[in-house]
Amino acid sequence: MTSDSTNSMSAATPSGRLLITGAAGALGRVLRKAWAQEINGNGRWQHLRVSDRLPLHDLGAHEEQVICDLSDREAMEGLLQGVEAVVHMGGQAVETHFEIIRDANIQGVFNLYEAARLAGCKRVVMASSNHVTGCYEQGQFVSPDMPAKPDGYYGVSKLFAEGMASMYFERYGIETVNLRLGSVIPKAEDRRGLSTWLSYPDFVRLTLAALTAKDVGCLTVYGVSANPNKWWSEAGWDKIGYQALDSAEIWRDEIQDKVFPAGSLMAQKQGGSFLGLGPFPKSV
Ligand code: 15L
Repeated sequence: MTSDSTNSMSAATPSGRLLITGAAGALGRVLRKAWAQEINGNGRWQHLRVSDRLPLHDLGAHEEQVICDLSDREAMEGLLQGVEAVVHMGGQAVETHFEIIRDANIQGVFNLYEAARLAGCKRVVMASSNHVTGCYEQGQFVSPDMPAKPDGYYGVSKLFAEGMASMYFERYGIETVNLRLGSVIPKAEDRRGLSTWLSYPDFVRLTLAALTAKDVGCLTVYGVSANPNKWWSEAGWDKIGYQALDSAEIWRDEIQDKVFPAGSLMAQKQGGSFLGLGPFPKSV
């Protein structure tokens, strides 16, 4: 059984405007649903701004929508106006052609931080990824202070995001928690998932903790559930008060034999299927 409890957003202090980018995507929708009751009234934030490239068809009465392409610098400056904190779930979420990654995740993250600086935004929760270290061997225990080993352009773009987070904290005081997310899906699907799975409720708890913890500076943590076979350190969880409650182990019998071809990089490296993607021809 997975737990279904999420921390209350009233746990922390200032009121203001929270922005969720990538609000139409799977993870944006999970957060919006979990936090729907917590905006306005007695909740932590008075306003919830939600953005994506395309219009949202399930907009709640408490949500203000801004349609915005991450690669459009001017539009991003408008998007961040009046925003106190951002949960950045937007951008390209899987490995693909460099040009697509460049526009969404490199230019997009530059635009985000520059707009955040101009707007006086105080906190970013960044959807980074385990693919920053996806070229470590499966089974090796990895912590955030170990050297990056990205497994593709996507992983490199998340490493760029973490670098931007560090620079914008050191120079401009914008705090960021980089969440190196594992596999955030309803149910673990294969043997890799026994190590990498992050349940939706744990994801909501983790994101809320990253958003509301005090004095985080610039911090990088792995986002994973309490899987006994996890490959990633819990370092930093205590700083934000995150506790993982769910575990993929309940599906072990069903999924442990679902593996990538023996001897392939997908079977050897932590990034799994991403190691089977590319090289890519030149994109338009
Ligand atoms: C990620 O960073 C991706 O956004 C997601 O699609 C999954 O592939 C996940 O990592 C994973 O490693 O399972």
